Amino acid sequence: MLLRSLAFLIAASNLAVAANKPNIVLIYADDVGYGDISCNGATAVQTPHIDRIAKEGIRFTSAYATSSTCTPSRFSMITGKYAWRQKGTGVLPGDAALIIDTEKPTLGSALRDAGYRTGAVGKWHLGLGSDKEKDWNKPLIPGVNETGFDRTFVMAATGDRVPCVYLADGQIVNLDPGDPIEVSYKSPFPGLPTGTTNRSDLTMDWSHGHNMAVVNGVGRIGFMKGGAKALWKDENMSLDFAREALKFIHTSKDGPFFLYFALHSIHVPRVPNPRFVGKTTMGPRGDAIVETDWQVGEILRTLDELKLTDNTLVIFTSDNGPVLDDGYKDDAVEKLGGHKPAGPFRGGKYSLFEGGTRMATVARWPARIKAGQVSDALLSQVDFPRTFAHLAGKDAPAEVFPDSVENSSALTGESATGRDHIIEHSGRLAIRVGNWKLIPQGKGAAKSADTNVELGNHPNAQLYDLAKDPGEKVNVAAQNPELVQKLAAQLAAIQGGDDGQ
Ligand code: NG6
Ligand code: CA
Repeated sequence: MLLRSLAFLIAASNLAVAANKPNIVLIYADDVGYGDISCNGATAVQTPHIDRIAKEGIRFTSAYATSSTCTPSRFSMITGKYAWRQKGTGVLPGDAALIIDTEKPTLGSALRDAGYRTGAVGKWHLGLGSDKEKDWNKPLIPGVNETGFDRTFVMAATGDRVPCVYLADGQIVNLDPGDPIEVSYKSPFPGLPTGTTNRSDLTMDWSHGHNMAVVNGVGRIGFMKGGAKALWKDENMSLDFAREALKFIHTSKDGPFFLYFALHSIHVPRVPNPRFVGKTTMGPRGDAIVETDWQVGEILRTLDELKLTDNTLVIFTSDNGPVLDDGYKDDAVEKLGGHKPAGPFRGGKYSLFEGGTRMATVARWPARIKAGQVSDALLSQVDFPRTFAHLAGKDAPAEVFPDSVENSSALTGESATGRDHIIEHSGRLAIRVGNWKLIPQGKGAAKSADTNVELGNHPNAQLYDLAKDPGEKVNVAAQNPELVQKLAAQLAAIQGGDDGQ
């Protein structure tokens, strides 16, 4: 009798431990805007799988990426330190060296140290190896695995940057030693076509940049040579990444595991798989949103099949706001219709306005998150390291992850307020406290000439009341000089000695 109740107690406490240690799947989309998903109001495209996460979990209206471009957002999220505190964390070329200090804890290593199997699949864009000049035909170390991930399958940078190959655990996949790869961001390889010399042969023309190497008929940033068998097929990329993500979940199902699933969708070049082409009236950008949602659906289906749904925290969010023409003529502008990629917000990718960093964000964890919630709580992706470590039962010591806040009460919907401020970054910084947003005066261009995005720069300070004016249309700085000063002082204190670049 005693033995039996003891056995019961042990079984029960194991269950409790299991419930305390959720599997975590972070689905990180690329350039998806707040308004690009149907649970945030999109009607020209339907995202039933992303909407399912919201319906069975929580939808956030004030969740932020730290920056309005990819590399700094990812850097902050993985290191728990704002990218602008470290030089060299802007959008990286495809041949950059790793910019993460492998001696320091990361999002991945924090979970690995808490007993998780960790995996990274998809877009990396935080550099690889220790030198810019490197031999791509040898293992690239330090790479993603050295930043705390046990298994990795990634592209080095972006779909529009060479090299156009995948790397599994640091090595190029399907590389034929007889056909080695060379990469240059300086000069073309003699005799090879470029997006300028062979422009009329391209399957998708460029509008700005993207006129160097031609790979799979698409002009890229940077030059490359060789590796024919290793080159990715753009139209299969989402299938390739989904396959690898599912493989990681299947092989980790005894848990706990952490999967960082960094989609390439909907970044340029937008080349959705034929099965998604024509699913919207918006051309490749709209179809790539459907493809994004399909990848989310594959994760949810697999969790269901493996009966892991209940104790898996699934988060869907994005690295920066939306952009239409990001360098290719893919009809994103022409076929937009009434769709609002940034939803109610102003600006987009590259912008200090809310459209740059306020992200479509939903989370589900049936064992802990009550279904059907909508939360205005302030949440930043820089909080993920400390928050995930806490959920994994191994709080990070105070000195690591300097800008990260343990914010699990906001993530689960238990706190309606979350962190007390948000820092937004696009070259320079803005601050949100409560519903007040200050963009300090800034000399830069009001609009990007290439992408036509409103960048948020103005010679005067801008103050917005986001409760009344989420679209940042009415600058109330002149009427509230004390508030402007107070927010500027708070921003300066957070910025400290760092240069905000
Ligand atoms: C820009 C590219 C843009 C995109 C961006 C990075 C040009 C003209 N534009 O420099 O196409 O690749 O970098 O996007 O080259 S991000 O989402 O990875 O930050
Ligand atoms: Ca991006």
